[in-house]
Amino acid sequence: MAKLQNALDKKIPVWRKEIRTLIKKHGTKKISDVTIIQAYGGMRGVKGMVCDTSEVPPDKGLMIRGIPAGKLTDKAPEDIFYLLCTGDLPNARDRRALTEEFNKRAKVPSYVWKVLEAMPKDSHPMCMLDTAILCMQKESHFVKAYNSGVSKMDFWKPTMEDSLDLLARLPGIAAGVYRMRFNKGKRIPPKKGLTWAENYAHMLGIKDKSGQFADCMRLYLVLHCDHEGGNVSAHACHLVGSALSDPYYSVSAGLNGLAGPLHGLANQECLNWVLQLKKKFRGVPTDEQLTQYAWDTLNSGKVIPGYGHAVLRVTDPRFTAFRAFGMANFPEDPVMQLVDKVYNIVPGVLKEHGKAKNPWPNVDAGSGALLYHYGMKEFSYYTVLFSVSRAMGMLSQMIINRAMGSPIERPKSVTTKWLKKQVKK
Ligand code: CMX
Repeated sequence: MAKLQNALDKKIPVWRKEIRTLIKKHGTKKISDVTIIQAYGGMRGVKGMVCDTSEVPPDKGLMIRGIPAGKLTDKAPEDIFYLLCTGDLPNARDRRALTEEFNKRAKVPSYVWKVLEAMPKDSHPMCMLDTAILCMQKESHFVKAYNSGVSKMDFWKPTMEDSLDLLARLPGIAAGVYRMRFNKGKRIPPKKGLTWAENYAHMLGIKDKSGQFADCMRLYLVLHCDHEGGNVSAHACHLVGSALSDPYYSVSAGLNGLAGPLHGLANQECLNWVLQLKKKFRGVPTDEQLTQYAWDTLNSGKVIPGYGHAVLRVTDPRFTAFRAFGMANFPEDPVMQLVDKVYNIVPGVLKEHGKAKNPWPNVDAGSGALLYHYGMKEFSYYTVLFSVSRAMGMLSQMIINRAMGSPIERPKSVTTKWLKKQVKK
């Protein structure tokens, strides 16, 4: 992929020099202390890894290469992947080249469909997606290059080839999973001349005369792309990739993490919560009814899905962008109205409850309502959409990590006995 590779060819030596100098001059300076609470508490807030594709300041939310997510809502996923990889938005020619590259590589190997067809009919769509990715591992350019002795300095090049292949095929696989799993009829082949997001929307086969659903998909794929390096999916992908496992193994591992209800599966859980609420009160409930419903969830020991975050301490700008899209296009939709009402009530309840450090909505609180509006009602599928987008972040991080020669990840664990001795000292 000449254009993206050329851009990276120019950037990588500069980044390598920058990092070498930083380590040489300041390598022994401290950036974090670790407390016992953090060691037992999921390493929350421990600064121990580097990710340059994006960052999440707690008071601002996602910034991709320094640009706030809210300022990227008119972009295409191709812009975002190029930005994640290189640090720059592409010009129109480079964006088109990336679309063409995705279209050229979009054919899904036929054995993938055979594997998926052999799976139990009630398999979770995320399990089907991850299985499809894993079974393509034999296609890896990275493995071939590694086995033929490619220099460590060039590891990023076959990693980039794998990334483009995988990204190109993901919409077709994900759309195929949707049609197969939910009995929607034959698979729809990709159409020439469409962008990555447009093709995904087209292959899903959702009726879309106005083109609004395709635009919703574009926004969906832009906003879920990356969320710095420490979240479960990015970190799992990075950890597995740090052993020089190829992108198929690594992305599949990352997405297995995204499939958990505390992470990407929360969008399915959240819409479910909202729909149960609608069912219980036969429509939009009163403030008092909604408050009681939220308390009932908390009192039964469950979390309110779509709310809270490990890093964020404000309303997620991605939620704001989805809410704005819904309010601009279908403000009268009862599910959208419910999402809005939940947003007005739940933060107050969570504040009063006093446990969650962040009472505000995250990305998963509103995204499902958009899909539901356009007729995609199978909410167990929603995390697959999230995955197609998040693969861009995981793969761009991987290309860069390979280019920077990131070593195998191996933090030190300690025993409770050791900690007890430590506190006695
Ligand atoms: N509802 C009820 N309780 C919540 C809560 C919520 N939405 N968010 C946090 N809490 C609770 C935690 O469960 C924890 O309780 P315990 O002390 O009993 O274990 C306490 O508040 C403190 O948690 P925290 O430090 O505020 O949050 P964490 O960093 O531990 O967890 C997250 C972050 C996202 C897992 C949590 O907020 C949560 O479970 N939210 C609901 C699920 C969700 O929306 N996940 C999607 C996140 C975005 C994504 O990755 O896609």
